[in-house]
Amino acid sequence: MKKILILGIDGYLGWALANYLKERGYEVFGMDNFLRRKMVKEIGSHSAVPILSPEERQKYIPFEVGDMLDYQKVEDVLQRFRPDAIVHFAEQPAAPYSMIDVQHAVFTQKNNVLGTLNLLWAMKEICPDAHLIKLGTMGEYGTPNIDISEGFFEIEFRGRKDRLPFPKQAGSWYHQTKVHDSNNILFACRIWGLRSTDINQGPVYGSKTDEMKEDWQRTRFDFDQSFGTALNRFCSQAVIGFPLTPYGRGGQIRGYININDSMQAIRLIIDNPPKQGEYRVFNQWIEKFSINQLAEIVKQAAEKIGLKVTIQALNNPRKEAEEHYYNPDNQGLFRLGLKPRGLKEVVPQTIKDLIKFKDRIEAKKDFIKPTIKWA
Ligand code: USQ
Repeated sequence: MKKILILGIDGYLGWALANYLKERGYEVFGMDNFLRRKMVKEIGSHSAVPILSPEERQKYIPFEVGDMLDYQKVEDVLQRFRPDAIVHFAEQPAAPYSMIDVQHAVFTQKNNVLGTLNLLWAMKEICPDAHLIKLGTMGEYGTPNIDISEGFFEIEFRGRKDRLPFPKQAGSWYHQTKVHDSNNILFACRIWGLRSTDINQGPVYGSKTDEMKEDWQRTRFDFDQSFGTALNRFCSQAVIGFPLTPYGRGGQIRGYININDSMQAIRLIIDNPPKQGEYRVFNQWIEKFSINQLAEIVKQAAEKIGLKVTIQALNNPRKEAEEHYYNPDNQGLFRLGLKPRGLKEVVPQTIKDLIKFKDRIEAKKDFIKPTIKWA
């Protein structure tokens, strides 16, 4: 069975993937420096779902404590584990956190861009045949007024044609790091013949996967202004009677994917690697919704189970298009066989699950309101 190294194994997606792959017989090993736990604590919040300590988690799935900025450590882990595939989640994932001030912006860029650069060099030295599966973001493209392809597009300019990377117009210092990573990975594939799949994933939602039958398997679930993504925040807000918080006019459209489908997609990517030297991009999202539509869906689902929900649009703390065209491709994963489930099916399950953790959400409700501004 394939050996999979998960960098960032302690996070929302990392722990979910470790369990998903372990259940299916893959050999899983990981590394983490617990950055996510530290950052959420730094901004004052906590995970709605209680999770085990790192030491307790290590008893179930083995992983090392290590920082991507420590090149020797990265090389050492690759040397000892010799992975077939490396799933790289070990980055600072929050746009608002990267916009707090110069220190947070610089930290985010250093951590993400240099961590990935270390990994590329270590792969070249130790395991150039391994498949790098790198978590990028749909936010790399921004919201252009034309369709968005999967990574590359054919373009004709002044009578000549080429296949070029799709233009990137990211919307935060965090999203910019993913653009820089993509450029660096593409370059490493070109000069060293590494192989990589860059996943441009939309916001992920959902509190658990089908594999999480035991408490130890549960992954974290954030709802604060930095680390909570829009739909997970709305579900948490509905549970404690906090008015749902669409920003600005609420016409911001994104492509969403639930955590089960995100896991399924990554497994398909692992099982269908690109050829040596290939840099491949998938746009990993299932359904498009505007923020106002999401708020309505959560309101209706919550009201069906007896919760009282209001929606209160807030001044947008971000600089972003609040009404725009949005038509990105996502056929790649469907061609590999992805069978998704719908947002309207998962939202009621998520709200019901979160009711169990109502007190924990209530306890940190002061950290829901957005105070971090883009400008
Ligand atoms: N938004 C609201 N109300 C909220 C929170 C967010 O209206 O309470 C709006 C934002 O203004 C934005 C949209 O919802 O227009 C998405 O925001 P988000 O916080 O759900 O997601 P984002 O900051 O874009 O980042 C998240 C993940 C990131 C991932 C990205 C995918 O944190 O790691 O890369 O989703 S994407 O959005 O496609 O770039």
